[in-house]
Amino acid sequence: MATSNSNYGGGEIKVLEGLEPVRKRPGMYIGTTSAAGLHHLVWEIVDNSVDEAMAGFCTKIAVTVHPDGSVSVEDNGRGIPVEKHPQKKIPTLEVVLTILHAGGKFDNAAYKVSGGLHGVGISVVNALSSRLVATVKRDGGIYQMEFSRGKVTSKMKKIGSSKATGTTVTFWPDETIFETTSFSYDTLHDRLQETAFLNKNLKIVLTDERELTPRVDEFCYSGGIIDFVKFLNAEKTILPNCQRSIVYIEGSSDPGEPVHRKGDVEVALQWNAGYSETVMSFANDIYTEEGGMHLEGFRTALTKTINDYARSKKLLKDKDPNLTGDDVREGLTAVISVKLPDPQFEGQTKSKLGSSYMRSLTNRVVSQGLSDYLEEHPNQAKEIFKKASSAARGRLAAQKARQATRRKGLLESAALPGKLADCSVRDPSMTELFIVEGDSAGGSAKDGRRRDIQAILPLRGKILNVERVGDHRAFSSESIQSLITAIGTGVTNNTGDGGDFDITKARYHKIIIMTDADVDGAHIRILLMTFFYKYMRPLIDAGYVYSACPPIFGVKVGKRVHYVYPASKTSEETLLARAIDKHVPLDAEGKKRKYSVQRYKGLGEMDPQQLADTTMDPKTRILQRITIEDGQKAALSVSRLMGTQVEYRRDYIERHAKDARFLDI
Ligand code: 1YM
Repeated sequence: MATSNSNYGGGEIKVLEGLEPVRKRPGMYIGTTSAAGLHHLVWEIVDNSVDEAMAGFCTKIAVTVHPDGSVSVEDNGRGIPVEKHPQKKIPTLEVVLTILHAGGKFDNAAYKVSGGLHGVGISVVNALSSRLVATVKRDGGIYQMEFSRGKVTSKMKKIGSSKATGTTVTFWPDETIFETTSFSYDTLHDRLQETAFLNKNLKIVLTDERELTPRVDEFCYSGGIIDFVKFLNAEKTILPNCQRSIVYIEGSSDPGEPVHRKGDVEVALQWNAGYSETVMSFANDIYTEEGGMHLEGFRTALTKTINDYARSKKLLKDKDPNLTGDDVREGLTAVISVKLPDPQFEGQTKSKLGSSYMRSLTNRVVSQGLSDYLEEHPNQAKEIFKKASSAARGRLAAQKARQATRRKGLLESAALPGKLADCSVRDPSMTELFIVEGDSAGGSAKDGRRRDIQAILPLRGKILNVERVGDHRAFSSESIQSLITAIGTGVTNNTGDGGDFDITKARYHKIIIMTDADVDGAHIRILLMTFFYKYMRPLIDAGYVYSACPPIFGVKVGKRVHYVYPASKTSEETLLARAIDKHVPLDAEGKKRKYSVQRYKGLGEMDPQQLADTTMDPKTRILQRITIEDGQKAALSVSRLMGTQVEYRRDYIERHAKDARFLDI
C-alpha cells in the first residue's frame, strides 16, 4: 500500500491535468487571490507534511517566512519520491509539482488532509509562484529542483548526501497573481497552532525572519485536543469539581466495517461557568464551520446521555421535562475531531461534513464514552447536571420575561418607561431617540432638545454586558427593559434573528447613543451596541442606530464659542492648537487676543443650549451611523470583545475607543 510503504516507487500516482488552467483561473483552485488565497498556498504545502505525519512518518514541520517574502515549509517525513515515474519517465518529484491532482493512490488505511476541502495539491502552489525550490532528502541523497510559474527551470539534481529524510519547499508567491504577497504572522500562528492541537505530539515551528530579531513560536501538544479545550477555556471560570479534568472520549468504527464506513472519533469537553457555547468540529483536520454529521451525532448523544443519566439517578423526577440541547450546552467548550478515508463536504462554503455514517458513529462513541464517564465521576456529573438545570430554569424565566415585556409593549404609552421624555410627533420616520448616559446629562438633553421630534432616555450607569449573562438576567435588568419598551420593536432571539422582533413597530427611526467623550463613554457605547447586536440586530441592518459626537473643547473668544471635535489619529492637543490658531485673532501688536478654553469631560458639563448646538441639533451635529459591514466578522469581534476574554476586551476598547466614533457622516 502506497502510504505505508517507504520504498514507494512512484507507480501509483494518479495523473489528471496540466497547470495552465490554474494560472488562468486561480480562484477556481484556491478560492480567491486576496490574502486568504495567499495563505492558502502555505496550508496546501503544510497539509502534505501533515498527511505524512498522520501516516506516521513525520514528527516535525518548520514554517519560515523569509525577509524577501518567500516561505519555506520543511518536514522530516520520507521525502517526496525522486525515482523516475514509470509512465511519465520523469522524477516523481517533478510529477508531484507539475501535474494537477497528482497524489499517492487512494489508500484505505490512511486519512488525508490534502485533497479534502480545498486540497488541490502542491502543484497549484507551484503554478502560482514566481519561483519554487523543492529539496528532498531520501535514499541517502539530497535532491533539488527549481520551477518558475509551474515550469521547470532547473532539472532535478543530486546536490549532496544525507542519512536524514524529509522535504523542503520554498516558494515566492507570484506578484502578478495575488492582490497582496505579504504573509500575516497572526494568521499563520493561529492556523498552525490549531494544526498542532489536532495532531498530538506533532511539533510545528513557526519563524518570522522579517523581524530584526526573528520571532519564533513552537507548538507541540502531548494532550492533543485535550490541550485545545484547555486553551479555549484558559480565561474562563471552570465549574467546581470539573477544574482538573476534561472529558475525553475516543472510538473507532468496528474492524469489520468496509472502507466507506471507516472512521475515528475523538472528542474533548469541559463546561465553564459562562453562558456561551464553544463547540469546534473538524474532519481530517479541516475546520467544519457549518458543522455536519459528526456535530449532529455529538449533540444528540450529549443531550440524550445527560438526560438518561439524570433520570437513572433520580436527579430528574418523572414529572420533570427533559433538559434541552441548549440547556446541556450552556457554558460548554468542546472540540470534535473525526478522521475518515473519503470525507464528503457540503454546504455554502463546503465546510459541512456530509458523510452520513459519521453521525451514527459519533453518536455511538460519544454516548458510550460519556455515560461511562458520568458513572465513574459522580461529583462532576452532579455539577454538569446542576449547570444544565439552571440553564433550563433560566430559559423558562427568560421566556416569561419576554412575554411580560411584549405584553407591556402592547399597552403602548401606558407602559413606556417613566424616565423617557418622549417627543410629540408620532411618525417614527421623523423622530429620534437619544439614549443618554447619566441623569445630569439627561437633564441637559431634555432641556435642550427639540420636543417635537427628539425623545430622551437617560440610563443610569453602565448597562449589563449581555454577552456575559443569560437572557433571563438581561431581561430582568431595569435599563434593558426601559430600552426595549421605549424602542417598541420587541427583541430577536439571542442569535440576532427570529424571536418577537418587528421593525415596523420601531417608535423612532434614529436611535442615537450619546455618551461622554471618554473611555467610560466608549465602554457604555460598546455595551449598548452589543445589546443591539444581540437582541435588535435588524435595527442596525436597517441603519437606525447611531452614535452622537460631542465636542471635547470649547474655545471662547469674546462672546463666541468655537467647538473642537475629536478626530481619529489626531491628538487632542493638536486639535486644540489648530482651533486656537484658526479662531483667535491677533491684536494690533501681533499678539493673540484674550480667549479661554473649556474642556468638556462629560455631556453634563455643557448647558442645554450648548449641548443642543454641538451634539443634538440636526442642522449642526455630527452623527456616526453604526453598521455591521461584514456580518460574520462583526459576530466574531463582538463575541470576542464582549465575551469572557477580559484582556482582549480591554485591549480592544483601548485600541478602538478613539477611532470607532469619530468617522463623520
Ligand atoms: C514540505 C512539503 O510534501 N512531504 C511529503 C510528501 C509526500 C511524501 C512524504 C510521500 C508520500 C508517499 C510516499 C505516499 C508525497 N508523496 C507524493 C507521491 N512536504 C511534503 N512527504 N512517500 C513519500 O503517499 O505514498 C505526493 S506527496 F505522490 F509522490 F507519493
